[in-house]
Amino acid sequence: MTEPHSAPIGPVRWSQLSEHQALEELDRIVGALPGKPFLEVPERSGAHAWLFGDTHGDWPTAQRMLEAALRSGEGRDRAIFLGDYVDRTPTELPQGSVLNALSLLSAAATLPDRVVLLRGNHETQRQIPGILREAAVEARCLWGERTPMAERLEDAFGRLPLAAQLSSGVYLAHAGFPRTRSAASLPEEFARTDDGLLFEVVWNDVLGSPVAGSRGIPCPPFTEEEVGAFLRAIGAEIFVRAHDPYLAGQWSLGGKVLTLHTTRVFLWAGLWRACVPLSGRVGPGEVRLEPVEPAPLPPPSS
Ligand SMILES: [Mn+2]
Repeated sequence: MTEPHSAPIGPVRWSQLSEHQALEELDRIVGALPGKPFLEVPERSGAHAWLFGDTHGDWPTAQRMLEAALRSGEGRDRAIFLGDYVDRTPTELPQGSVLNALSLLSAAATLPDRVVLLRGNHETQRQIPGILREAAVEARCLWGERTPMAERLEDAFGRLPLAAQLSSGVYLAHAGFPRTRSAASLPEEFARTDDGLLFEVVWNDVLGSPVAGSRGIPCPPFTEEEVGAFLRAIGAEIFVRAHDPYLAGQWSLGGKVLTLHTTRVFLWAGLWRACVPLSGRVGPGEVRLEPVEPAPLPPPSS
């Protein structure tokens, strides 16, 4: 197996690679990704996790937030992205969603101790196809009509965790949680990933959201009682998610659920990040919720 490079490859560099070079780099990345459907994040005394919602091709903002997180906490903080890297590309950033995904994947593979990417519904399209497949069009635009890059990206997404739990009491996933539990522990539960679990974890909505019930998915939105029972069962206090621009930057279901979005695509919803401790016990009072400015656009390429 080829070892990953020591430093992440950024979006602009990705756009300059030949198809052969880009596929070779992606191979290195896939080999270095954890390949676990559920990730347990251990305590790290005095350090924090920076949490980001959907980035959807807004790579200037994603890269700026990532760099800030990597600089903070004396190099010990973690950056955790909650899914939806591809599709819904901002019009100002052609091929932005493929470049966003590749550069974040490169960071996760190179700095596994610092950078975590969870899967969103846009990263599970092989199992549950959605409407948008913009990343496939972008990949062909970058590397030719016959490039296998879109399929290879989906292979890479398949190596990312669907959910994570911080030992400080925070459950993290793109959208929801498994309501019907058949295993004693979450790692065992997620090891049997099927379509039902995927709908619950990367597609579901919070009861009361304006989009709840409108996505045509086969599970009802989750309630305050359900999320409370789930968090108690796993020994967590809060659930931080993404997926829903209408709830961006808002606490819901009695302060148990925080929803983030971090892309200029939904500028009207605001861009939000949160910061939580990786040690001690996290309640809503320990979560720092901050607005983020969209990063400046790169100069147009000639
Ligand atoms: Mn989503």
